[in-house]
Amino acid sequence: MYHLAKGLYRLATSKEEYSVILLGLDNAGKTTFHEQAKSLFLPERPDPKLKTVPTVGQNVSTLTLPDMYLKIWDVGGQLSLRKLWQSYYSSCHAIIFIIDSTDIGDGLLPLGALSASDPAGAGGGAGESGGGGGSSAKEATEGRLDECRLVLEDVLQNSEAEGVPVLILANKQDREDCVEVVRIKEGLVKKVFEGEKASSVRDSRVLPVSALTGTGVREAVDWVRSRVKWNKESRPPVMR
Ligand SMILES: Nc1nc2c(ncn2[C@@H]2O[C@H](COP(=O)(O)OP(=O)(O)OP(=O)(O)O)[C@@H](O)[C@H]2O)c(=O)[nH]1
Ligand SMILES: [Mg+2]
Repeated sequence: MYHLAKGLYRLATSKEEYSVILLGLDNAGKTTFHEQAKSLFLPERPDPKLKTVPTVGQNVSTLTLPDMYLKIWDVGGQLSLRKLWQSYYSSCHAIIFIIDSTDIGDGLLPLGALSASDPAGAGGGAGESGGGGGSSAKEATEGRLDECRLVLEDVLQNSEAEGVPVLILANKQDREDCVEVVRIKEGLVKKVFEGEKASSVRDSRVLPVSALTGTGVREAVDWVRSRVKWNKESRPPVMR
């Protein structure tokens, strides 16, 4: 009887738990984003710790959303730590890849040269067909555009991450020297997604954020929340 009651109680109180991993180059803003997400979604609403230090190892927290627990894994982005990322792929339900919009140089296409298909620059899947392209995008000489592209390609090509929804955040949009989200989307993200294996179908999106001010953080979490549910047959949640 006790076990039956305990089982029923568990059933009534348990929730689905999904995991999301924060990836991106060192200094992109992963830990800052994590801190803002905690301050928005943890019941005690802690003040975000906005003075961060480079992450060595991992920071983990579990957000309690109305319909799920969302476990956030914030890992280090330094070169020597990136090889550890792959150990998270098989158990994650979504990936948030954070780009420092002030550190990808000036090699992306100017705004006027981009397709008019998505003037806001933030809508639609990252893998939609469309404009961008052109040899000038290859001429990035400053910033970490090439490094960022290679690292993102590497994440997408990993078979253990196949089909996992990917949210790309163009971070640091509060800074005057940031590259606009539309240029990042057309000149970097779309190209990487177009190069993805044709067999790999996944949900993706590019959103502008400022992890420091918190702008766009709630929208980012909401996107992840909806996509992990849509993808739950492929990647079932854990019940907690
Ligand atoms: N202006 C501005 N600065 C930001 C933003 N997000 C992060 N930063 C700053 O960027 C620096 C690095 O931020 P972190 O969150 O520690 O970066 P990280 O991606 O966790 O770095 P690693 O742990 O080394 O991989 C810090 O000085 C942050 O204050 C943002 O949206 N705007
Ligand atoms: Mg960090």
